Amino acid sequence: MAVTHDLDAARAALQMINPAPYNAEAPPEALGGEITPTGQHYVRSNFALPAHDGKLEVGGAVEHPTTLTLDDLRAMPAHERAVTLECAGNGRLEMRPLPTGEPWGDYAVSTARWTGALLADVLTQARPAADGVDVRFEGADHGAYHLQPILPETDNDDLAFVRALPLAHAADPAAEILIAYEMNGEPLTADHGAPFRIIVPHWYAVASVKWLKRIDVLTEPYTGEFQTGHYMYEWPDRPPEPVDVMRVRARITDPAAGSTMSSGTCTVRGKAWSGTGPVTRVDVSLTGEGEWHAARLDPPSAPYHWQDWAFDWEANDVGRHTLRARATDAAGNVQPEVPPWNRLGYGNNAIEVIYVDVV
Ligand SMILES: Nc1nc2c(c(=O)[nH]1)N[C@H]1C(S)=C(S)[C@@H](COP(=O)(O)O)O[C@H]1N2
Ligand SMILES: [Mo]
Repeated sequence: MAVTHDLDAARAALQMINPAPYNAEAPPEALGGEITPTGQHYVRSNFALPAHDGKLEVGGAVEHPTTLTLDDLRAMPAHERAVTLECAGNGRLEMRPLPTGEPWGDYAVSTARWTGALLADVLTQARPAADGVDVRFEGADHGAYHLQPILPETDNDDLAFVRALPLAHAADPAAEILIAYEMNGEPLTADHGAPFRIIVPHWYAVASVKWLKRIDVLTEPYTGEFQTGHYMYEWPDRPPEPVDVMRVRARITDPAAGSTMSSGTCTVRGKAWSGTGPVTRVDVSLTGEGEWHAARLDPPSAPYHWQDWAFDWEANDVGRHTLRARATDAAGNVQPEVPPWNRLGYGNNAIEVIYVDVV
């Protein structure tokens, strides 16, 4: 287990929003990069850092229950994927009325290179029962919960972090869900789930269980505080829905919000991503109402990797200017103008508005 002084070094570049459990945003400049350095990747944890005995139990409704170690996982075919992870609570601070929950600004999103075994390979070896429906993932972290639980059966004094995926998705090799043991070419750090974690591409990162301890195949749909209590969209006007794939979103990385610049041509740049991607277009607006202009959009460099876009703006008029960027994805999803309000404040993908002063 890492000592406190190592943790301080690992966390030095982040914007802390809660010391215990430790939650922190990426520094804004990290959004400009292709790959987020590990020390700049946001951290979201619901409990204190756990001890982990190095074992992964695979069981439940399977023919061949097993216990795997890091060496066992490393002996399996390795898969490396760059994956953009975004916290479902990212952007909560812009919702009105302000929901409860961690006060995330807009920097709980990062992209790292993850290496691990395919979850589908591990499940193939375990041979799930024919009537399996869900796969349950349990983290080693547990304890008193710092939020008000939603499910009446939740034991608030000793709760564990547990999530589930449909078996059909978990066992699909094409979904490329990893049991990752490396991040950016190094063993996982304490904050990011050492010794191994799940990485679920395209899903809000709540699905990517850290400090993975158990995998169980279930013959009934899973219910639990982090699945059917929290991490549900509680809409004001329609039935609740589970938080699953990331909603389409573009961000402006350049020029910096609120900055002052000299008049002339300015290349506006940013990132875009979607869980129902790839992103197929980004449009930029230079006024409150009115015209949208198509930006140049790079194709994704890898299937789960945020995309770069750019737009040349003739910033000849001195004064304050508003800039907005709006992404559309391959499924036809477009960002809304207004945050899609839900009681717990998840999935805010509203169009970003910034201003810059041209002098
Ligand atoms: N075991 C465990 N896994 C977890 C969590 C947690 O609290 N415990 N938080 C989840 C949430 S809400 C997010 S956004 C991501 C954050 O991953 P990161 O800290 O590596 O950025 O981890 C997910 N996996
Ligand atoms: Mo999250």
